[in-house]
Amino acid sequence: MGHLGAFLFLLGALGAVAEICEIPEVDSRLVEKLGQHLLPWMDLLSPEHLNPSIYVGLRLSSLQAGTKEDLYLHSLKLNYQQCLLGSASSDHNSHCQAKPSMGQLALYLLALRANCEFVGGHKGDRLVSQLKRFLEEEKRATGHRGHPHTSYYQYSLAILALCVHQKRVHNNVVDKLLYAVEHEQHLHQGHLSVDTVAMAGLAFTCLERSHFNPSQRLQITMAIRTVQEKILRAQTPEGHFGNVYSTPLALQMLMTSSTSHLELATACLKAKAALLASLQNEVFQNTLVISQLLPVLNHKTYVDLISPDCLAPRVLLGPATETFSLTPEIISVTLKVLSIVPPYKQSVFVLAGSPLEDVLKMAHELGGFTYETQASLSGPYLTSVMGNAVGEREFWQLLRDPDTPLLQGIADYRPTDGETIELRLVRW
Ligand code: B12
Repeated sequence: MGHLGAFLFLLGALGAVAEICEIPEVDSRLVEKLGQHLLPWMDLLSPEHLNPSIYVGLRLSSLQAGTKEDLYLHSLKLNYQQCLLGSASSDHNSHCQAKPSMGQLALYLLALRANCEFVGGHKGDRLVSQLKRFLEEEKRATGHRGHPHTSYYQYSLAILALCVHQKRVHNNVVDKLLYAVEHEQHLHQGHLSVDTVAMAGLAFTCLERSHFNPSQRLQITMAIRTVQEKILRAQTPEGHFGNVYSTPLALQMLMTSSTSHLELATACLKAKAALLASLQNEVFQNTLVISQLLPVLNHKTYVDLISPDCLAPRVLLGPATETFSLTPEIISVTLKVLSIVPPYKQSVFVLAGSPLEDVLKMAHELGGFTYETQASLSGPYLTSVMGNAVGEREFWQLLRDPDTPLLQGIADYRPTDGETIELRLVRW
């Protein structure tokens, strides 16, 4: 190659670098503020509050929580080992309310990897076997029922977690996910869940980078491309992929792409602008979503857990300075449930800035309204309204009148004066 050839090659290479999905530096004060949201949750060490996603998010971020982090990992280990490995009759798991799900076990394994540990030893092997067994059961369920008991999101998480621990899964387990991605309706009953597609994409990317399932290499590469296209097509005019809360995982997925193309780079820049605006408006309140966003702001993704950098310098988080207080103003919110006979409708008064959960509590105190929740990694999940518990593949959807599904759960969404909230039993 002559001098000119070499020069053009270099220019091309530089161009390529600029055409991948990059998230330029974000103001460190904004990032720190996000991290501070996680700190109070790290003091909650009871089984229903422990959240391996928080640990993963922090370790892949530019921030650290000092000794709190070590204590948190220790508590995760105690809890997950006892709840998953303790025999049913022993005292060990008497504090376990429910056995961790496939997805929770997968997140726990990601947490171990985020601390540069590989699962090993007798206990570790049993956890790996358990996760593989979960996947096998789910694979069978998709054969019979067309969908897993849990979700393709958790199915993907499980493949990803095994992959970063260098554990292989059978081709036919991967096949089910490949099929679901190519036939989108199987992923999330009809509509596209960007989070789910993104998680599937991260799992495939790990398999590709680790040279696992070599006989499926071509399909895996094609599925990665399909995922990318689906995410890009889901970009909103403001720049989010899907919605603001699926953008972190979508970006994680797009950031793993090493092939350069202009459409990708432009979409990422637009998403970055949207993300910045959301950060400034303090739109990110939920711990789980924050834990998925922090790696992005540090140019990291879950795929980096293949070989994490545990020595990278991270800034120690200081305590948050409390800035807001509830305005002592009373607002009226109407709660309605039409999925039951007779339908329910009631206006309640709460303090301005109160979460929807307070509206439910108030309606309950007034009488005539009952509900139940279950702790989850995203917060309290509404499982039953007026004695109607959700059946298989049903959920109580939260909507703002007339027909806008909320993008937040009952603990995070704060209704405004005069708003009507509907709780609707729907299939998913
Ligand atoms: C699958 C899924 C669902 C399924 C869950 C059923 C199932 N069996 O899997 C369905 C479709 C029912 C669902 C419902 C809702 N979801 Co959803 N869901 C997800 C998704 C894609 C994966 C969750 C998961 O499996 N996590 C992994 C496992 C290991 O964690 P887990 O805590 O054990 O999982 C349970 C909880 O996540 C719970 N769950 C699911 N969604 C939500 C939302 C909230 C707010 C809570 C508290 C719990 C919860 O169901 C999971 C299975 O049991 C996430 C995406 C993401 N980025 O996390 C969105 C996500 C968590 N959901 C979201 C929302 C907004 C909702 C709804 C509030 C929508 C609505 N308007 O009604 C409802 C929940 C209402 C209620 N009853 O409280 C948002 C939350 C954003 C935020 N700011 O917190 C996310 C991030 C999607 C998004 N990008 O908008 N969801």
